[in-house]
Amino acid sequence: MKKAGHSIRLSSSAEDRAIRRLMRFHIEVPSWGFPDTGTRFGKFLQDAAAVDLEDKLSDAGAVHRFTGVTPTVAVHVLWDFPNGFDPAVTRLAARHGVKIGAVNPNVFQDQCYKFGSVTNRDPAIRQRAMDHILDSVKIARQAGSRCLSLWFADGANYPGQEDIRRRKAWATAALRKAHAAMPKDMTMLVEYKPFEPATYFMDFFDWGSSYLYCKAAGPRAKVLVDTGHHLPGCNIEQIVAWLIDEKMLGGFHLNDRKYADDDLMVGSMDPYQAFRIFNEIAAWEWEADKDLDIAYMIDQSHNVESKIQAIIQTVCRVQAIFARALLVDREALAAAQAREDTVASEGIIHEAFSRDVTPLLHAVRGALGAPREPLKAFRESGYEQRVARERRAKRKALGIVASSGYA
Ligand code: RM4
Ligand code: MN
Ligand code: MN
Repeated sequence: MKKAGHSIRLSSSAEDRAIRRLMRFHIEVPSWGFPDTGTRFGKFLQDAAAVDLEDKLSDAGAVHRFTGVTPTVAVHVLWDFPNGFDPAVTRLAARHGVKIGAVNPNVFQDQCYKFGSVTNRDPAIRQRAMDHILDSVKIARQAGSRCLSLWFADGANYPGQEDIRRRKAWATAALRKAHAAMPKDMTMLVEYKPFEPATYFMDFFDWGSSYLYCKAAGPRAKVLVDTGHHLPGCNIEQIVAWLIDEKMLGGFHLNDRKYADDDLMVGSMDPYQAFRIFNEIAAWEWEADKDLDIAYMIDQSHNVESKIQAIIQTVCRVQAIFARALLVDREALAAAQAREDTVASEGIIHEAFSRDVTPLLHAVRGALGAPREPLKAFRESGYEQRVARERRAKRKALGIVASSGYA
């Protein structure tokens, strides 16, 4: 009985459209989601955590094998290529069935960046940051990536500490230079964050600041919305709708949060927030009758939970959330809006959010040749147990032991 019901629902054209859309929907995974990460208070090692870049690519490959929708992996230059970029990485990635995605320069961890990178008052330090960003453009080129993803920790901790307007000018100049160095088919994504590590202000602090930097940098610079980088209560979907309308949305760093930039699994805290974002995307695609051309990337780090499982769970959940957003009855919604039927309008949105999209996702995965239940299949595959054994031995050989506290 239940089965028949499902197949009837699947044959409706809205569901068919959603299936086809989800078959074209790719999500990028972060290389930094697989190794051991922690908080500033300590780091707890997991046997199965990736030890080096090859492990990270192997894990990303596993996620792609089990989900069928994560063909690219974002890299962080200093964490993934600490000894410089080796073009052989592209082949290594291919061996694991993935490609290098967004390249993230790192101008926040070296000692010289204590008072800023591209906004440092010292021209030599600004230059050093610039050189690293230009090197990252080269790396992106060599790695076959078409995306340079920028996040800056720059900011100040106290009123009076720094000159806000001068720093804005320095940041703008840096982005202009980086944009000019990019090949014509490369996009620059500019991320923002209201606080952390700086506590008083960040130089790239909200979507408006990123928007203005992008406008000044050039036509291939777009805003990157990290869903965890907003102050509590912020209406993220409105930001998304505005950026889409302005053709300035470059993509997402997807994650969830409870209080700050917690990098939790998407939808673990507030799935309706994620749904409302995807609803804006689905609404635009419905009207435009084409896919929105942006980058969907996960930016999460998993401290106590199994890393690969957390990423697989996230990928599946993002698909489910997008599926529900694609199933919003747009015609009924337009009619309800036209008669100012607020209760009906809200009900239509909410009804889609509570849909069971399991059969639809099974159909998508079946068509993609992926297991219907990626997490279950992964857990049963033995991959995690095998790499735990191998990586335990690797850690031992390299002398890697649990780190101490932060002080
Ligand atoms: C930041 C931001 C960036 C990420 C760094 C590590 O909070 O989300 O995207 O690269 O963390
Ligand atoms: Mn991010
Ligand atoms: Mn973040």
